[in-house]
Amino acid sequence: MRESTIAAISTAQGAGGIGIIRISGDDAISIADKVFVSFSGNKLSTLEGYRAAYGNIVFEGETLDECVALVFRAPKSFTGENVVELCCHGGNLVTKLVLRAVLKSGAEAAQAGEFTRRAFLNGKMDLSEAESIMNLISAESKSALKAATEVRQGSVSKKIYALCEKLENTAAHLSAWADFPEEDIPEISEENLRNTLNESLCELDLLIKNYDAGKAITQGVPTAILGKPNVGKSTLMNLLSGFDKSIVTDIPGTTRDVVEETVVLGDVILRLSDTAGIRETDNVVEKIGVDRAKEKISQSQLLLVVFDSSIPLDDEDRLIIDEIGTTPAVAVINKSDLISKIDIGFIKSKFENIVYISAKEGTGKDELIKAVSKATGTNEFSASAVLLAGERQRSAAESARENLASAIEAMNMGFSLDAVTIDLENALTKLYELVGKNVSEEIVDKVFHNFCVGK
Ligand SMILES: Nc1nc2c(ncn2[C@@H]2O[C@H](COP(=O)(O)OP(=O)(O)OP(=O)(O)O)[C@@H](O)[C@H]2O)c(=O)[nH]1
Ligand SMILES: [Mg+2]
Repeated sequence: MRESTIAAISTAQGAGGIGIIRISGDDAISIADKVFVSFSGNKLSTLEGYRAAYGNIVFEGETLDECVALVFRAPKSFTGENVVELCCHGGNLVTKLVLRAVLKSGAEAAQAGEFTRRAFLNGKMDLSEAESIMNLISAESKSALKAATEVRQGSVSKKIYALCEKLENTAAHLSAWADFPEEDIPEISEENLRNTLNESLCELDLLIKNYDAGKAITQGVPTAILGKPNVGKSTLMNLLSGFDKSIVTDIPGTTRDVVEETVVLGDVILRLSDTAGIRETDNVVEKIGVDRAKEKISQSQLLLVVFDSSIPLDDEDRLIIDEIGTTPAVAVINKSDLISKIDIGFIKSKFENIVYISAKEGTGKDELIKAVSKATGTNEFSASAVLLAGERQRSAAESARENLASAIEAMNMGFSLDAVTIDLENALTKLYELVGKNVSEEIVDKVFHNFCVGK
């Protein structure tokens, strides 16, 4: 199918030294020739690829700007199509006028991400690389930039393809052995199979953890401070935010609304919510607060569960522990300036990360920093490791991980190797989806939808 020729302003909006109008498609060069008049008198259509010409943009008899036109010929261009880049003076009006001239001369306005989408469709890059271009454009920190550049150079794809090859060999072996029992194909040893599955699962685990940790560092972790009334949640909130954000009193049930604040704790950005103490109550207002607190548990990726060490644990504490589920959590044993009466053995049986603090006196903050960086995985974050580019890739990796876990479980339960093979094949499908092989149109649309026009 013949694709239309598209155009857009490819540089950032606003005044700048130069502004670039990019045109891509079969007719890119002939359309550019309609608006560009070179000083040498040569038409752009006479130029080979990778050549530039200097001239004016003239439209409807009016000279709009001086311009350097760059010509790229298919397939040697960003999109794989014929491309002309008109480099004019920057500035809102100039670039818009030139774009309008180009559109009136036969090009269509590009959709968001359409240049990169064409590059993908023409085999110039795989989907994960396309996503990394988006990350590259939006990178705000140096480590984010480095990670995006590495994905762009294919490090995620390389890693995933290597994993696929390993799993594919195993799957092929398994089905050959199942389908042609008479062929004397050596049975794959259970230990080998188990090792391959475990290794692959670990690799995916690392990828996912590193992605989450990177996100905690750059974008922040939604975190709820939980606990029964009066344990010191709001005092902790104020300690971490550095000012009296939440109201503190010795009356249980002080906090009703969710109080929010963003704080930096060690390497991690926490998007903190101080919540109402969770307990059974007949008070209408407090009850709404308790419901909101419970809702926050489900929306958070980290929980700081506060206990009062100066009183014994009771059913209210245990009720809250039951609400936590699988969300990473830190048990914060507060009021450690007072004599301890808490059953720490029980807490130890429920939490991996436990810290002792006195929110009132401000002690124990360093331990809390350590526990939070452990619970969020940022203590092991490596900016130089392979980093997934975005939530779509993360969720594909997560599904593949689940399929592998289920394959391992099938083995452990003594299921037939058929069951293992099915899980293995599902994992492979997800991994290929991650790098953009055999993905549905819908996924491709979703990826490119997030781009801005001109990319
Ligand atoms: N001794 C001591 N008292 C504390 C400490 N932290 C908080 N308190 C006191 O405990 C009481 C309750 O503190 P808050 O921070 O309001 O407790 P909360 O968990 O937010 O309570 P609710 O909002 O009612 O659920 C106040 O009188 C605080 O001064 C601490 O580390 N040591
Ligand atoms: Mg409070």
